[in-house]
Amino acid sequence: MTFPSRLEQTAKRNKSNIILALDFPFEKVEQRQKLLFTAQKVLDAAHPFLCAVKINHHLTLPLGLFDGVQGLVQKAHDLGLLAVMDCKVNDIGATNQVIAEYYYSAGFDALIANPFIGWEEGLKPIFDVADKTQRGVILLVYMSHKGALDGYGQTVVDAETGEKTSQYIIFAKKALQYKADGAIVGATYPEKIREIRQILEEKVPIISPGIGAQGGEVEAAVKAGAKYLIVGRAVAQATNPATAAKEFRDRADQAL
Ligand code: BMP
Repeated sequence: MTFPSRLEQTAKRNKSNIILALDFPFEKVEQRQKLLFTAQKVLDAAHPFLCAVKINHHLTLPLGLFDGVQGLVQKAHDLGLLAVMDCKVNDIGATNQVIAEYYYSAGFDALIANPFIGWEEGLKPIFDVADKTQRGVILLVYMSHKGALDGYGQTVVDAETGEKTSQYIIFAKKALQYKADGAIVGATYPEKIREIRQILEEKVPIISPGIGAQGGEVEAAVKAGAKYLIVGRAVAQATNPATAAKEFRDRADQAL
């Protein structure tokens, strides 16, 4: 089964389209094991209101992939959730292939990659590994931060049509062409979600980070066409992660 089908099935079963970013502040290196316990605690509390977790450098750097993070991926699976690696792969193909092999070997169901690297000797080796191992590749299409405008938002000339367009429009079309398993579009830009959704239709699900801490609103993102919402600090670092996760889940549910 493909990653989008598995994610959809999990979201239906768990009645949630919330992906929790397990992000925590910097911890003193000598005390980094604390992060593992904190992540486990948050996961235990919030899992009934999630469809997946997303892990970033916040945990892979201090805990290591196979000695720390792999256990969390296993725990997410045991709790009925999928696990996404947010490594934003951005290198030459030969390197990307090795990166993908390691993350998928650790059990991740999908990883995030940067389409700026292009297809040949860039993204293609990642998609090849993903196909072989039945995992997913999610592409960044328009990021959630202000500076996204400088790269994803720049005006470019479309090599195929010769016409001026926006970089993110090209990336949305590429996501379709490459059969990406998801497209990241910042919840902070609902108008971009709407525009990109018209290109992707139902074929590539939009996954939106930027809810909560970055100011994105659940309702606006969902109404514009986001299928899944990524929430990090507003849940992972909340006094009560379960209550916070439930609140986001309920709001998303109502907006759908
Ligand atoms: P938070 O809800 O705490 O802002 O966390 C959002 C998470 O999603 C972070 O892990 C961040 O690196 C990631 N992210 C993002 O915020 N915007 C993007 O465009 C792409 C991301 O992966």
